[in-house]
Amino acid sequence: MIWNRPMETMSRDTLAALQLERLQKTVERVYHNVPAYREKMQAAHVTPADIKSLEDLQRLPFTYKQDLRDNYPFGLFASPMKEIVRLHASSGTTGNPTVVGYTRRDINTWSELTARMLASAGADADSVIQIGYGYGLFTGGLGVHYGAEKVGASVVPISGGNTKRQIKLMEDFGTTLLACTPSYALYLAETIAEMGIAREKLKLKAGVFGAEPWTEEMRRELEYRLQILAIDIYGLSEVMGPGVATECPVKNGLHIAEDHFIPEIINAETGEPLPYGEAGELVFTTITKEGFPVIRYRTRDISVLYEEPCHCGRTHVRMGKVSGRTDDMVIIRGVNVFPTQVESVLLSLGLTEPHYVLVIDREGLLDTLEVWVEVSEKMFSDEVRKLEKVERKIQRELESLLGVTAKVKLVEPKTIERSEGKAKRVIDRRKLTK
Ligand code: DLL
Repeated sequence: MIWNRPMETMSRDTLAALQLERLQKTVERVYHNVPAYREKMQAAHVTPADIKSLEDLQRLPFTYKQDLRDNYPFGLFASPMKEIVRLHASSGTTGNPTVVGYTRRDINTWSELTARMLASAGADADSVIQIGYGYGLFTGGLGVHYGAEKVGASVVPISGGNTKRQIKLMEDFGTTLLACTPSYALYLAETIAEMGIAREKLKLKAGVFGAEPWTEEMRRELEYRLQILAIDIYGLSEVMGPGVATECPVKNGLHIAEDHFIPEIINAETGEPLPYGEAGELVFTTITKEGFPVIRYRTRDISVLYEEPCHCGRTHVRMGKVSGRTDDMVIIRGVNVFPTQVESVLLSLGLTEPHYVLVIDREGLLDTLEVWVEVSEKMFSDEVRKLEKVERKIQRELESLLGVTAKVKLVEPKTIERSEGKAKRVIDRRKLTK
């Protein structure tokens, strides 16, 4: 269902006019209210009056995660603290966490966007929505929560973890829509099977999965195991949280809420804008946010933009599934590898279980990649010769598709840590030995 038809199906011309008006207001706002933005714009010799068309956006300087750290905690806020009604923050494993703030109107906008996302997955007032994203400083739980209430669904704010209890409530409450990370959905599916719960006992129809990269092959796996429609949802705290972009049931890219955000794809090294259809780094400018607007925010996420109209009727441009973050990319002997590429190979071969991890190490001056992947109990107790054959087959496939030499290690069931939130797909041992 299309939640906000006038906005989501607006003609491209009307949308462009709306975007320009909103962009101009946002640039004015940051220039006057945020010294750090003003200084950057002055250094680039651009003022709000220079933004006369949407193309002029490219005259504005980029904003980086480092800018958030440098202005910790509230230096980039464009509203006085008395108007900020909510704070969220990222964990920040190194240095200061990144903090974002929302005004009441921002919270309303955000709820509207997560409502669009849930409606796109088929949610309505009859739905029972179980939210397995973490509640707290992470934007996943509360972000989806407000949208779920807005569509009028009955919300089960269970947060992440407590897997058996999740499944008991899913059965007892008749959950129809599950919201969590795809890796947690897989863990839930596995546990449902282990608990011997028949699929007919569950009313599950759809899942909205995101907050981490996942492949088409993983979608098929989840749709098959849970017998649901699996929808990809994308967002990041700096821009808003979940709801920045969402798939429609056509499942051919995620519609970006262009009445609130302007996307660009750039060459991550040169910063040059790339045309539609080319892969590069996603950059977002918010055009309605009050508390924490961002101008040309470098997401470090790799994707592609598509402008062709979609069968669903929505006119907003689509982004391809995120293949990974530039910071998740591992470089093995000069070849760039994303965990999603490995996932895609493993799952399409279908010889193993869908639980895997990449282990990076260094031998002398060379980086090495090992792919650990679980096999079933039955297979693990098979002859060594058979296991070696499977290892070699996967190894060959990885080598021919990705161009890297990886050592494949088949491991016992349950050896790889299950995820209740964002999965950790890479273990980098080089950092431990340095
Ligand atoms: O993960 C917001 C979110 C919550 C999105 C729930 C979807 C569902 P952050 O913790 O700030 O916010 O992390 C943002 O997660 O830059 C991407 O690298 C990654 N990410 C988010 N959604 C997707 C997705 C939330 N659908 C970072 N596919 C982003 C791939 C995703 N990566």
